[in-house]
Amino acid sequence: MALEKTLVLLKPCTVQRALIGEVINRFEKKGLRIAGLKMMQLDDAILREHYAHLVERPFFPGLCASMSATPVIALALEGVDAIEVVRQMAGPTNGRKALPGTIRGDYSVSGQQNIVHASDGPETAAAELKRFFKDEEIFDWATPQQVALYASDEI
Ligand code: IDP
Ligand code: MG
Repeated sequence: MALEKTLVLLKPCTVQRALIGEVINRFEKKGLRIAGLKMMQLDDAILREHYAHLVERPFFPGLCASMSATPVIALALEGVDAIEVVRQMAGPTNGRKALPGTIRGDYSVSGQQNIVHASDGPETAAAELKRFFKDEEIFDWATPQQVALYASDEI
């Protein structure tokens, strides 16, 4: 168990479908602390870096176009094991395969337009938080909910 921060992007499909509040609400209700939050327009340079593992794939140009169609909402979320917790909340990549109860399962029917990006491990989380947030845009405010969210030996 470790207190972690992870990066989430609410994709342009989420912005266009007016689901920003709904999706953020799910993370808040889960008990994740919002350590950073902003709207930003992504360009090809940041997308080639962010999706470096996909640049050779045939769908990459379409992915870039969809990810820059509108600004995204970037979130830095914190909690115990937050990286895994948020990946589980997001569900598998394809919204048609993602189970109901997951964010992708509840709001998406697409393998591309799948509502959220979520960091997939400690190294990517660290790199992605740096990619999307300056140090001073991450806030370590103390949440009074902590005592109700976790047992004392979990945090
Ligand atoms: P992930 O978002 O679940 O981590 P990745 O494999 O890292 O999945 O892919 C990043 C993003 O690229 C996906 O969220 C999705 O938007 C898009 N993508 C992945 N595979 C496909 C595909 O086969 N067709 C179209 N878009 C895809
Ligand atoms: Mg990924």
